[in-house]
Amino acid sequence: MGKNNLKNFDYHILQNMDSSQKNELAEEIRQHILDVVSFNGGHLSSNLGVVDLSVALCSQFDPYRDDILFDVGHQAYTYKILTGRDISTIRQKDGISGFQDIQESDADKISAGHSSTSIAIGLGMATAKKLQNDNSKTVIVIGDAAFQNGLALEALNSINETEQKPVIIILNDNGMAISKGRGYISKGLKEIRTSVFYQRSAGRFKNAFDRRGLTWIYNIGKHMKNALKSLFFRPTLFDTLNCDYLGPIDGHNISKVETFLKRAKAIDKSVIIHIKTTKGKGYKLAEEDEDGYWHGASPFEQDSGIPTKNHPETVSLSHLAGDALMQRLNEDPLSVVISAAMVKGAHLEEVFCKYPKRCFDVGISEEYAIDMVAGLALKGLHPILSLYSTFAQRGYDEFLHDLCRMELNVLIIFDRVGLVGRDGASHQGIFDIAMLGSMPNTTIYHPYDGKMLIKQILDASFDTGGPEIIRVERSYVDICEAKLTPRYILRDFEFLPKANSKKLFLGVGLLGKSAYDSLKGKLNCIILNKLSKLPSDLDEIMLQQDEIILYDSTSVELGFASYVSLHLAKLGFTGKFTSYALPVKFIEKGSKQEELMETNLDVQSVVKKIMEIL
Ligand SMILES: Cc1ncc(C[n+]2csc(CCOP(=O)(O)OP(=O)(O)O)c2C)c(N)n1
Repeated sequence: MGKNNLKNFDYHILQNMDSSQKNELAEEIRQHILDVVSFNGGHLSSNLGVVDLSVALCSQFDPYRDDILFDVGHQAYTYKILTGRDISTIRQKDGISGFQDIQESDADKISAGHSSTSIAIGLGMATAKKLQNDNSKTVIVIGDAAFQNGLALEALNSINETEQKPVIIILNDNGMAISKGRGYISKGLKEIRTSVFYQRSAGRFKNAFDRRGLTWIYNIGKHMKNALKSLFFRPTLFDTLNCDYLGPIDGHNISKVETFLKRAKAIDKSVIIHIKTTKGKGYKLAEEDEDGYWHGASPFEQDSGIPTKNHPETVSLSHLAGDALMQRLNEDPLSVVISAAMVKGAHLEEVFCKYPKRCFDVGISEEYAIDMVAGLALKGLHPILSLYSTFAQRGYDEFLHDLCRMELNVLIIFDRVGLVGRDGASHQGIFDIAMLGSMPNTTIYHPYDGKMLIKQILDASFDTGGPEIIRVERSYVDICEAKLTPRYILRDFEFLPKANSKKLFLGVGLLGKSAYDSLKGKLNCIILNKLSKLPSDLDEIMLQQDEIILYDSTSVELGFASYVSLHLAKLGFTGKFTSYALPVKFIEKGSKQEELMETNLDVQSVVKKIMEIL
């Protein structure tokens, strides 16, 4: 344990610390974050990168009075420590959230998790402050990848345009999204980081001239510099925005960052402070990582970096989906793959590496990705879009208006559907069926095991007259499931009848399959592979029952359960329909099993209840 109490820190102490004490504090915090994340897992490298910035922020602003917003909020661990929170329970059930969260502390002014919301929300706050004569400050910390998203750019376009108090935007530029940054804004930022004109901070010169009473020389020089700059360089994005730009500066130099924060506070106009940081600062393996391995880490051993919980006999469904996509591209020359900044999470590295011309990472741009896929399909290709279910929510209108309305044949892999565990409420993939269920021309598949998943990807027909969606749970399966036998057949559902029974169990997903295995022989049992356009032979079976019991732990009850209930009503089903599905609410973090138990949807409880009914 270091000198500082990092489990119950009082940020007021920062006021009395000199710069070397602050540096020492930052080092202690870095080690503490490493200790906690190596034990619990979590967003390691983003957090190590903003330790110094967070110390500077909490010494220059009042976290309770001012509004300090961290975009995505995954990098707020130091901020949480400095505002008195013990992060050793981070991402655990009932513990500290892995993101900023208004339920957790009055120092968290937003609940985050999805990227690029901070500038828009910050501008809204600043507009309210103008109307309310509130002089508190609004500070937004946003990473270079989140900064490139449409929502962030739309907000930036209005900066100082509406009546608002000034905001301070800190652009935390580490050149990385989860893996290496991409796109022209990323390239432009890199140019700024290395360009001579932006290298020297104007303030340093100004102070030197001021001290000698030669401010007028500085002013002439500054005008010449601007004239020269516009003669030789096209204006940068920052020049065209109606706000001041300061930087780029070393984001690991606490006193320097503080100096710039002070300067920004004094300007009566919105300001962007461009800081350069190293993602993973202080942990060599993370500093050197270009692939995003250390962005979100599972528990690991600090010296070697080796994961402490290794399960070589299992494989994630996302992994299997990545492998199947590789096979699809091998066999189908029309197939192309698109990802929105989740290449690593969706296990697409290998296919991106093998087919660089047929694979596109568009950065954190889900809406663009969906419409790009529309364009690819309109030209006759077989586009395959990989999106996390939770981030696909961004693209509701593009799905409906562009893909469904134009009846475009595209394949969309919805990764991380269902409960996802430690990331909690913002990341649960449980709302997609409710979203897609209302859209004409969609076909939704949900494989109940790894083999089915592979087969669905390989067999996607690109002829259904609309998007085909395959839902992929955040689950692990036996490694043997990675292999298909040549004659493996894809069916919409499996049916195991029980003689003389008039009760039917209907299961969805891996847990549905597990319940199906426990219940078979006790009542009629069906496990589904498809969740829309239910086939007519299934209708016939359902109409013969007195009671139908649905178990879907992967979506809210206004999703598939509502769909089945309505479908049965339309068919004229007169028996009883019971459903075990997730309540329409935000489900907080825990292990996946804890989340299931919290909602009474773990297999054991559901099977027990069904046995009671029987
Ligand atoms: C809408 C949305 N898409 C994708 C993600 C997943 N995600 C979380 S952090 C991150 C990278 C953020 O990079 P950057 O903004 O540069 O911040 P850094 O982690 O490098 O500090 C991504 C893609 C998300 N949280 N929200």
